[in-house]
Amino acid sequence: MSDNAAVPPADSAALVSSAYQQALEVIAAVEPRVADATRQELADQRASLKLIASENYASPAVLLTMGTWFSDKYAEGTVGHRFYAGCQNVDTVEALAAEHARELFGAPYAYAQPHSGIDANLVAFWSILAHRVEGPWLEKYGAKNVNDLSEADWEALRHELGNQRLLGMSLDAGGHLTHGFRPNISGKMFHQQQYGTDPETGLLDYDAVRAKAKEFKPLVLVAGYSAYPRRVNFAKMREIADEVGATLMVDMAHFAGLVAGKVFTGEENPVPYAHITTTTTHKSLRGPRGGLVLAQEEYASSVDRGCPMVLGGPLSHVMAAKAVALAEARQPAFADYAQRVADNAQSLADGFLKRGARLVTGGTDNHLVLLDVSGFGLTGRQAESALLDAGVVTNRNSIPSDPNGAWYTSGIRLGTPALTTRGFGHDEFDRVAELIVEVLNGTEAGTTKAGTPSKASYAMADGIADRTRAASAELLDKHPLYPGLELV
Ligand code: DSN
Repeated sequence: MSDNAAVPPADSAALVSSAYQQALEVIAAVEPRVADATRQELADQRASLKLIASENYASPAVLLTMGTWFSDKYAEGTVGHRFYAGCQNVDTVEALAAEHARELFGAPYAYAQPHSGIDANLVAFWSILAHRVEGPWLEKYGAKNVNDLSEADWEALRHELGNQRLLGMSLDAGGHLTHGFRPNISGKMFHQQQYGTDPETGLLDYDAVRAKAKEFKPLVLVAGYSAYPRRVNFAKMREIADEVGATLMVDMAHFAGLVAGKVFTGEENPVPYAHITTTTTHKSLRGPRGGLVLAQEEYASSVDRGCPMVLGGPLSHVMAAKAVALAEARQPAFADYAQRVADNAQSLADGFLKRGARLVTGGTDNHLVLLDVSGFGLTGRQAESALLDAGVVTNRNSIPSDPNGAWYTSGIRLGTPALTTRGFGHDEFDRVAELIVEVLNGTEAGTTKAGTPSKASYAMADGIADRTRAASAELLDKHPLYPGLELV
């Protein structure tokens, strides 16, 4: 295997090219516009600086695994215990995905069925409710399962399930929608409260989390983030959970690759500390789009009921691709990749700081930086759009106590997993920071028709978008995406 899974070894590049060429011809015979859009997507991804912290480039092996007849098979249930006949090959790939996940993360139990990160979190929430609320309730009534309950007891249990508390990190501090954000189902199915970060430093304050947990007494304490540029001490989070009798659930969707690659070890590795750990497989882990749940033994049987509890039929073709991606992540080269992701985030952060830009928390020690663009006189929306015009793909993001809210925002979130897969290193990320600062310095906020300051429109200095695209092309040409993959 190459030291870069997105780069097919020279002897397989011709095979990969021919596989895609023929697949696109088959697709074009039915709906040529889909084939054209697929070709164009590759061209666009090749030609832009992809800095979205949650994106990556999966290997051709992972991508090809998703395009098969496994897609056609229903397989509700679990390995060896399905509600459909003929699942022997699905059993093979699901068992492989789970085995690779257990080995890679050192987890007692792994569940490969969730279709996405939100599904993985729903499985975790309902497993916790099943284990902590439903189980003891059934025992009290001597019932084997909920079908044995009388109507009155069933109603009482439903009330009990709907009356539990969850404490998670707030969205503007870097938490995720599914960590108790009111508009998300997690904020509706639980009584929720959120913890933030220190207003001065932007860092997690464990004493403040502890105080909030002691007062609120959640059933579920959620740790993990999607826009917090720092590491978390999961031993401390577990200590807090234990003090208040909470189940610790860690959502490591963003940094699973850094855990897999042993960049986050000891107290920074959530897997030994969390009762349940969830992740997506497509971010820093560089697999197919999908979710995964890891659990300690005591939660295994409730997680195993993810389908039919909250999931429908598993996406068998994606579970197969998870098995391939997790096999890749178990190679020594992946640890090298993960370390470069973290080192490159440092280079990117340093590149911004030395050019006078402000970063939330003053830097990073994971795979992302959160750039406060208010110093450039812009909203996140304006900065995101101007950068896109210049071929730099980012996403706007709230910063703590953001005066511009979650739509316009004051921040830009930038991550290094994708460009690191292409082979970018220290110098390239320093140059990326330079280009971004030039674009933002060369962009001005616009005005509305009424003459008031606009949060959306902007004007860029002449020529800056073209100059940035040309400078990016020099970097991108040095590190081609899927080199050798040629389509005619
Ligand atoms: N949408 C993902 C992200 O960008 O972080 C999380 O769901």
